Amino acid sequence: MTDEEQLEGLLAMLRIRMFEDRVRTEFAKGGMPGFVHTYSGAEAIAVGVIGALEPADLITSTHRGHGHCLAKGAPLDGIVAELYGRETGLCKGRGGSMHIADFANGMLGANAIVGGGIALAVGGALASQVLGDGRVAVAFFGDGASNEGVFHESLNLASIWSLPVVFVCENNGWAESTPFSYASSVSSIAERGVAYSIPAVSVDGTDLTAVRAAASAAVARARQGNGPSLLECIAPRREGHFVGDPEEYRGREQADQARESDPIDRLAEQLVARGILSAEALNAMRKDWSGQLDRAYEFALAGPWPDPLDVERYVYS
Ligand SMILES: Cc1ncc(C[n+]2csc(CCOP(=O)(O)OP(=O)(O)O)c2C)c(N)n1
Repeated sequence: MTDEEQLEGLLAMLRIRMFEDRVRTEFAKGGMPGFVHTYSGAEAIAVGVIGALEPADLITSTHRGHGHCLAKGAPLDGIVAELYGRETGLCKGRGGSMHIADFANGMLGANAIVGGGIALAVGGALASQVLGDGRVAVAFFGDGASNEGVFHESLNLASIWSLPVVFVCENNGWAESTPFSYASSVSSIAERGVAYSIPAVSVDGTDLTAVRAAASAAVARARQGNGPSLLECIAPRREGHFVGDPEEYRGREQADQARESDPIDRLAEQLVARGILSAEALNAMRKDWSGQLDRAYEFALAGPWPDPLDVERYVYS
């Protein structure tokens, strides 16, 4: 990555972190319905992988999808309004946090069904292959999802049809309250690639440049017609599973450890040490984004609720 790309990457990660910090505060006030799961700590994965894509490429996301949405270029106002269930939201208030989608930007949807996005990305890749439009699809999913049948079926089908898809496992060490070490038959998700003749690598998911390098290779391979890849990105879960999770199942020491390898501090420190970024510029970035967040919340809360009489609109069967 060039210096400029690293600066842009830092800014993109900072935006996600500040977005999620604000969500946590606003959710606690009670106006945001449902459950929310934050992406804090995994920013380098969404930013590194999506940075390797073209705007027309496709992604599918998870229940932890705000970071993917922001990195793929979804408009901030529409995201926040969607979290509040308003007609002005990206999905006209029908999706909320866990089903937010933005087809205009190739974001095919967050998904409350764990593993639900993996096969959708395979479908997106198949469409691209049939249409010959050169698009690549990326499926983001967790380590827990990789123990589900749909993960294995998807990798097999993508392999035999040589589909342009990249499977990105965000391994944060936990599936809700179940440790990865207990629930998985392998010590690394990347080991599973060999069962489907899919090249696989495991990288530090808190290192933006490492994620970007691995993603660029996988995306190039897909775009050249050489088929799927599996990319495991390891990034410890900084927060609870959902906002408000008391985390009784993991000790304070473990939670503190997870916060040690911060992808944003790490890159910011490097860029400051190399004289590419100043503390003042970093503060200015924070201030600017904070103002944009204020305006997005004002827009969202002023938005109308969907009309109950419209409940059957946008339902296809
Ligand atoms: C099919 C299905 N099974 C179970 C759940 C309940 N559930 C929601 S999130 C989650 C854990 C998922 O873990 P992982 O895939 O590792 O993602 P992470 O939350 O760690 O990002 C579970 C079990 C669900 N939503 N869908």
